[in-house]
Amino acid sequence: MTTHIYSGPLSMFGAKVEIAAREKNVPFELVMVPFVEGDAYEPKHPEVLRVNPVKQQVPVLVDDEVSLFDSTQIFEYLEDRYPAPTSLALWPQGIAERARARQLEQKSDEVFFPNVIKLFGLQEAMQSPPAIAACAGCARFYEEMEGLLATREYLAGPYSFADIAFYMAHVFADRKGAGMTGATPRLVAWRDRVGDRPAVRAVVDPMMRFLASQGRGVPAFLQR
Ligand SMILES: N[C@@H](CCC(=O)N[C@@H](CS)C(=O)NCC(=O)O)C(=O)O
Repeated sequence: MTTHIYSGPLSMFGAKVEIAAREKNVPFELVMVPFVEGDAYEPKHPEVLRVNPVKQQVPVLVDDEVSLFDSTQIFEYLEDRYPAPTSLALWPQGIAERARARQLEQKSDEVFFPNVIKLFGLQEAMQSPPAIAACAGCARFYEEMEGLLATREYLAGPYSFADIAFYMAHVFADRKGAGMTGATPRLVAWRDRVGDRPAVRAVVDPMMRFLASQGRGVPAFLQR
């Protein structure tokens, strides 16, 4: 059975999974679930309801072995199912390095991204105290990542799921007014390095075209 990945046209979590599958050369079919005005994923796709009945969210992965939801859970499955050297390793070697990479991936989703979710609802009030606090939270996170890049090319050493997660999260931060600046030059160079990867471009470029087709803003660094 072909592996199916269910995602949405503006799903940053779905984009994480699609990038990882492309990096690992996984043969898969992408199913974009319905997306309506007001940014809801409606009506819910039957496979999404079957696999993720309570949360009803994408991404969902279905193959002959398993049906899974949650981008981070899917990362773990892809790495086990498509290990190196046949497939590109996306967790580092070594127990400590892997643990640090997993923590970074989780922090990207659960420490950094909640700031961005707050900004979604504050676009008309970007000078309000909660919006300023959310932008400051993003800036602090950028500084922390800048520190990591003093001694390495990617966030966890070799290119990994942590880079994929944070790249996608920061694209959405930029869209919502909390992009990185010249204050973190190593991170800006990292953004270019990650953004130039064919697997990343293959996912991000159509997403930006979708935004543009709807008359929505595309981050300046992705206007190509
Ligand atoms: N922790 C989940 C988050 C998934 C998520 O938030 N998905 C959003 C799209 S990016 C969604 O399906 N939203 C529609 C809804 O909640 O009804 C993951 O990592 O996959």
